[in-house]
Amino acid sequence: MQEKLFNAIVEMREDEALALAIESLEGGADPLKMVDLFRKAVEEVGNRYEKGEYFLPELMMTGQIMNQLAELTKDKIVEGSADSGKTRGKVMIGTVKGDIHDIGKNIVTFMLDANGFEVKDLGVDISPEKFVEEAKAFDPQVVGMSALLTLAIEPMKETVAAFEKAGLRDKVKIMVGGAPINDAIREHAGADGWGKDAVEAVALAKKWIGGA
Ligand code: B1M
Repeated sequence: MQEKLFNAIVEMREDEALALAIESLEGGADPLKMVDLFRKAVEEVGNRYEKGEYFLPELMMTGQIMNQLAELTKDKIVEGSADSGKTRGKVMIGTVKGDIHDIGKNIVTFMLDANGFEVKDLGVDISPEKFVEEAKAFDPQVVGMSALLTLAIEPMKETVAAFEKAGLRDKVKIMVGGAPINDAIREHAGADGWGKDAVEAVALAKKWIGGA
């Protein structure tokens, strides 16, 4: 079943992928393991793109399929989580300016949600000004920025600078993440922490805001 689902995603058979995911979840498959399988399938699509076997339309299609699969899985994770419905604290998240990748950000968002955080997802291509404006209204304890493009690293740094300029830097912890991010980039951007994956992102938010 897992292999069939993996192949259906990688080969863009949308209806089959959704049907198999529903069947797996209803059959009791661990939704966290399913998320891992989705991530691996997207990685395989990325490999095929790098080898010139797939092009942009395939990447776009994968994005569409992934977001539907994430939505299905999210409900199961939230349902099964002892922490859902708790309010541990507020996290605001977005993909930074110039970058429209959102599959990973959406996974991080729903994992935070499932772990009892109130999450405001700003979406993609979010300017530093928009991050600051939204933070003033939402008053989060943690601000998360996601980026997949190396070109989006400078906008991360600019966003941290915008929080400083607005006098809000001491009020929020800033977390960054996405495939090109590592500790050197976190430091360059001036963020407080970085997450390799959604599990690390949740652990960091718990450490900062509190709660086991
Ligand atoms: Co694009 N793309 N893409 N793409 N794309 C990459 C990233 C790329 C590596 C492909 C390649 O060339 N090999 C490359 C970037 C190269 C670079 O900058 N170094 C690239 C490029 C170049 C582009 C375009 C420029 C292509 C073009 O137009 N010529 C263009 C850019 C558009 C833009 O953003 N302005 C583009 C467009 C797209 C699509 C829109 C078609 C599509 C995105 C669909 C969508 O997101 N809705 C797409 C896709 C699908 C990819 C790949 C194949 C997959 C990315 C992905 O979703 N991974 C990617 C190649 C690859 O990764 N092999 C590629 C799965 C996801 C679960 O992982 O996002 O890393 P990830 O998230 C993880 C962790 O990183 C972490 O947790 C997540 C879950 O474990 N994490 C956080 C993420 N955010 C976090 C935040 C946190 C903490 C952890 O705290 C806040």
